[in-house]
Amino acid sequence: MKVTVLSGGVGGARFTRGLLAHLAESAPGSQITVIANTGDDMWLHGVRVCPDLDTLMYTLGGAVHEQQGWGRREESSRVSQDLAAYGVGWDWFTLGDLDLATHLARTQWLREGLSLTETTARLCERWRLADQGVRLLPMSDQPVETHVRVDDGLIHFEEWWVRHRAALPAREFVQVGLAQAEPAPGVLEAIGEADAVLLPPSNPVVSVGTILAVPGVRDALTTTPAPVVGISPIIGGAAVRGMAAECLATIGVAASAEAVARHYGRRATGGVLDGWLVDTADAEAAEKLAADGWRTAVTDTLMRDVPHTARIAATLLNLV
Ligand code: FO1
Repeated sequence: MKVTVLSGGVGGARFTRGLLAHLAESAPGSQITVIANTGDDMWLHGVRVCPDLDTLMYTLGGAVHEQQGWGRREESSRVSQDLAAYGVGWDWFTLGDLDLATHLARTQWLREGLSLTETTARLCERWRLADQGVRLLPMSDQPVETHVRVDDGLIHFEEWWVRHRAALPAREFVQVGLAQAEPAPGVLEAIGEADAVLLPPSNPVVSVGTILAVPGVRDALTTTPAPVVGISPIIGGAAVRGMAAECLATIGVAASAEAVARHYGRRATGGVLDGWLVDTADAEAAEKLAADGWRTAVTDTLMRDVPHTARIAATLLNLV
């Protein structure tokens, strides 16, 4: 089975890990292409940091710091602390010592002229993602950075997200570089040739939304013969982690399972989705959507561990 996932960081990575566990049982030999948001990327201390690509790579490669959901386990931050002593960089954004190796390797290869797609493939060789049938693609090889318009100007998404914990009202999200961005090689084919395209419970605005905004991607989703199905990132009116609710408020979408579905839209009426999986807490949302012709399903969507997430992935694929 060929499955394509459009993913942000922690939530999308945890979902994809469960999907892999499910497919290893139900459809061995499946090929999974994960298209990652690169809007969180930044230059820091002269190295290129790609939070969502790295979170996916570490999670699927078995190296992620499980409680944090990002960064490496058994990590240290000696370099980061010493950089702070020099007063350089963002002291509120910790680059772990092992994580730095990833950024240094990536930066070296980018400087040698490799694309982000090629450097990502090289990094993933070490974590043997191909052994699991996984190909990790950036949404674009051109830089796209999400910046947030707050009252005193534009700041990088990570500053809003990590330094301010989204406490500053976000007036607007601006994807810098988006107009010049093209889908990375393989992205459109991965959407057009899949047996199923999945939207995991990543942030629908700054993660999945950014991927959909790359010129050509939304059209690929509305025209692919593959069914496109998603999981609500909102359970009972609140995001499970992260700040999806704050991000939705910025674009005027209510923080509800129903509102997010309608935001993505049904393919029959010009949107991108054929089906929508909601949590048991939002069963009435499924009923309202079904009344409008949506294909819906209801299950316990809280990804508490890999086996449970595998069951969630199975339920989502049954919507296909
Ligand atoms: N998140 C934090 O809350 N604090 C950090 O200091 C931090 C550092 C960091 C370094 C590298 C990296 O790849 C991710 C990092 N993150 C950190 C997570 C990151 O903010 C989020 O995972 C994504 O940007 C949102 O999906």
